[in-house]
Amino acid sequence: MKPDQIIEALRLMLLSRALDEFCIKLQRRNRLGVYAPVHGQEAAVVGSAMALDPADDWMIPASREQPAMLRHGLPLENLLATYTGKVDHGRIPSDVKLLLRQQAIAAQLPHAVGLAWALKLRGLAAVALVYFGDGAASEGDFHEAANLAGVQNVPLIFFLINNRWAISTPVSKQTAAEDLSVRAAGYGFEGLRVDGDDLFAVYEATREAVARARAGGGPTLIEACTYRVGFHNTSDNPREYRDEAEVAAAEANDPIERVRRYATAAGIWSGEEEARISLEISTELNATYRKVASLPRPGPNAIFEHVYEEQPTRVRRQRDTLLNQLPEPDDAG
Ligand SMILES: Cc1ncc(C[n+]2csc(CCOP(=O)(O)OP(=O)(O)O)c2C)c(N)n1
Ligand SMILES: [Mg+2]
Repeated sequence: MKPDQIIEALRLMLLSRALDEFCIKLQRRNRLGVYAPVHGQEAAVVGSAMALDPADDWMIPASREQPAMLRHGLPLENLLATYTGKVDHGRIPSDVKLLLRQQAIAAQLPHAVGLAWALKLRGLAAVALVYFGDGAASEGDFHEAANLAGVQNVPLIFFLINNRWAISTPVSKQTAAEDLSVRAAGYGFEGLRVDGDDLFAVYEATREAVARARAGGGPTLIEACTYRVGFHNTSDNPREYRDEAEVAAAEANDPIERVRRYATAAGIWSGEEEARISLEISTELNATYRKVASLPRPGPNAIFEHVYEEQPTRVRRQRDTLLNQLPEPDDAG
């Protein structure tokens, strides 16, 4: 990575950590529905995103890759609007090559293969990268997607974030295999494992996979080994099921601190620079949230929109019944 890229990555990682804290506070104040933090996984998420060219390449997220989505061009305002229920303002702009976050585990993987296959059929020199977790790797969707991606030799990077947990299921109960990246061999393409807390290693591994896919070399499975330091999401309490010592060990290997130390030793980062950037980030978060909070809430009709181009009678009836039963909306923000 060049110095300006290291600074960009470090800023994104700091923004990600601050965004986690900001959104968790909003959720605790009942201003945000549910939030899945990236804490601990920032190097895996940011390092991989930075290997893509947002002008050409497609990103297919799972559900906690917030800094990657921002790096790929999703405005912070749209991201915060989605999380705070202002769905009319949370859309992905049409020129941003990003799919929606996926809540149904692994369901994004077959879509990603189709998308990458379309890029190939159109003769574009573009690639797609899809995020998924160690839990998702057990789903049939993963195996079917990997098989088709191999057969069709599509330009797709399967970016597996092994954060050791799938809510309360540890990876040891998820699979008897030591290494998830070896699965790629069964589908006829390359797989590799990378230290997911090493920004530079993640970036280089993804860059190589992207270059190979762009040159017609087909898919790659990258397993980024990291740790989910935070809770699964704001409705989860990991103290119920995991040992705090494990969390402390991961915290001692903080991916942000690793880059901070490197950049400081390289003379391109300092405490003053970090204080300046952190202030810039909190100002940006506060100003953006103020703007989003002032936007109108969607009406109850919104849950019926964007699924069918023409609503079937059954759905129209459900909508009418619901709208007749609802009290007048308040405007509690
Ligand atoms: C098909 C499906 N099954 C179960 C769930 C409930 N669920 C939500 S997240 C999750 C665990 C996902 O773990 P992993 O793939 O490792 O991703 P991580 O949350 O660790 O990023 C599960 C089981 C779901 N959303 N969809
Ligand atoms: Mg996981």
